[in-house]
Amino acid sequence: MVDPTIRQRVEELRNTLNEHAYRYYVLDEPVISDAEYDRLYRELEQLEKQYPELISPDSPTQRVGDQPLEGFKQVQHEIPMLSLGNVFDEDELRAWDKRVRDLTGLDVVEYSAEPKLDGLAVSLLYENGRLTRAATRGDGRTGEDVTANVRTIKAIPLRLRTDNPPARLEVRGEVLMPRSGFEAYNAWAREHGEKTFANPRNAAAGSLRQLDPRKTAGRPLTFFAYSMGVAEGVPPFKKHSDVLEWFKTLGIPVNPLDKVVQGYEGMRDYYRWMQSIRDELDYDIDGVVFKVNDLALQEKLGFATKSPRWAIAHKFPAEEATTRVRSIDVQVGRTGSITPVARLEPVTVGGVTITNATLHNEDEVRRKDVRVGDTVVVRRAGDVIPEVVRVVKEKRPPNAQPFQMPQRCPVCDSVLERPEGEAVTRCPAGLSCDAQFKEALKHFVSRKAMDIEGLGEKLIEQLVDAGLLKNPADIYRLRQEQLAGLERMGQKSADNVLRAIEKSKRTTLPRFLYALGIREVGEATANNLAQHFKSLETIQNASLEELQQVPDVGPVVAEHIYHFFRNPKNQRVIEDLLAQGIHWPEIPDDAHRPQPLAGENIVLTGSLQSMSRSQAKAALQSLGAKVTSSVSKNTQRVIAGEKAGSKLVRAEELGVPVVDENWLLDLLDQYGVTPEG
Ligand code: 9MJ
Repeated sequence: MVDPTIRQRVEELRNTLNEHAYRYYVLDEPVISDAEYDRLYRELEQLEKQYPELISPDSPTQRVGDQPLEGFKQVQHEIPMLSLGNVFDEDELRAWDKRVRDLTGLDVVEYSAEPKLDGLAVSLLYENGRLTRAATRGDGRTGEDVTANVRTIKAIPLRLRTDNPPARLEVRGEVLMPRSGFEAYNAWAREHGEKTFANPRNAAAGSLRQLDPRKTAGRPLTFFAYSMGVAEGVPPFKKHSDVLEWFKTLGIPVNPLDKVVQGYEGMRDYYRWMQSIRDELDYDIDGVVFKVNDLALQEKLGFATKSPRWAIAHKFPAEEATTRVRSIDVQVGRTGSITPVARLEPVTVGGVTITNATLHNEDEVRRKDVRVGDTVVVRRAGDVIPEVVRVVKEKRPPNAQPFQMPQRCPVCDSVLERPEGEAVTRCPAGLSCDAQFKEALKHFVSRKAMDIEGLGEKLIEQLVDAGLLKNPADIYRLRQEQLAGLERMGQKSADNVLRAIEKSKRTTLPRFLYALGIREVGEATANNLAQHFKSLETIQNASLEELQQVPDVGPVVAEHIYHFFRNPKNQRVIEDLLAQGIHWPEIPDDAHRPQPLAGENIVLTGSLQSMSRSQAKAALQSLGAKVTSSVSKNTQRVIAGEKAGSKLVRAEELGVPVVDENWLLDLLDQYGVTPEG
């Protein structure tokens, strides 16, 4: 007989661990550290090892079994898991709402609005509060028994958080792999020679269909519930949104972005909002789902052949499409990198027409074996450059020739180089290659560099082609009549450009450093260099060792910086630029600056009116704050500008204080900080 105090301690540890899992996965408000959780977990593990008779299958320690499965048993769904009908634009959505209104006789229908999670649909059966079976959706009628794998997903409770569980409750939802987990998993898999996954959805599906649950346990899967199937001994609910709230109290995670909206306008706004924050989420969504919120109305509307009449998925425009490769060209980048680009027959992807897609580098073209004439799948997601995903080999025309990397630069005819061990082919000509020179100038004038408004790409190309710009300092020698003589350039625009050029002479050291276009020196590194060395001269004279003292500067970046400043041509250009009157205020020694924000983690979201985000970041850092990109329990404050999205929602959910731009301006005023950078 086990001592009752031990029995009690074991039960107490299980309850505590479950309560912390609930706080973490459902409320997203953990109150203990991971280390503290691990300590409690190990104590439970130790007691269970000592008293094996106390082990129960729903103990938090019992998620992973030790036997691989032979195969997956089939599961018949008692209530079929139907798929959803789709609409693809706002007109179709309006028509769908009209039909619902006609069928129900209502003027305005209330809907539950939910992100459409792009994972794998599963059914979880809880009997008397215990998770007894988990199954995939399969064809909707028959799925596969994946209980052993699903038990390893920590977001899914093994027992419901209630003393009075329903006799039988089937929770339906989506198993997902977060994007961050997907990247990390693929990185690990590449390193260990294991199979990588093409996208988080495949990764989630592959992980659930893994015969060894110990392997599934190592995959970063998570879960959100979105509907109820079998329900016996369940309280009577009037609204779908009430069911979701109830799920949360039971310890079942529900997506935090789910909302109740009114009518077509409510749905339309929700769709637009989701589309705007989609890229910020840590998981893939492929649209939104709307459900009639009133459960009695759902019943009344019933089902069509394949899907419920009370729900609809409004899909985002497809991010992949198929088209044909007309030719493969190479492009010369700012630092001489040669990028093969597929010229395509125009095709709409992600809502826009594309005619080019990157092929990244020589190895990528070879790996994907993309040839002129091929039919290819192209992808355009968010703001990223469209890329060729793969070739539809069945459609390859006979005689299609493999791609050959050219031997010479298409712009300056220099012999191309590809250093041993590197993936990138380069034109070694530097700024004497017109392509690189033009790119360097575009970078020089860009917003985060010298910020010369009106001196755009087309104009730079014209000026270089006309022989008016031979080095960046020539920008400061341009005359009104030279500009006004160019195509599509009147007197007035010429004056505007000249005024912007003049204005850009007053800049900051970080901007100037960034504008120089030193390899691997982005905005952040330029800032760090300036803060560390305080003057251009000290940076120019810094040794390799000294350069490596700067945050984020390793041996490779240090080499690039060191050599850049020792190149006589670069030295002349810098001298010339300074002679043209480019100047910046001295960098104050901030050793004595008060640090009122020391120890604060601050997140910026939305757009600020009075300064750029990078300026705000630098100003906050100068007052001691750490500026981070995502809102968590460790965030002390969120500064929300206009059109703030999911980060604001998250801050509100976590109860993190939210302040506006005026708060920041007042603070900077108080401490005499002027936004720079
Ligand atoms: C997804 N995939 O996110 C449903 N779904 O409801 C949401 N799927 C669904 N709901 C009933 N949020 C059938 C499918």
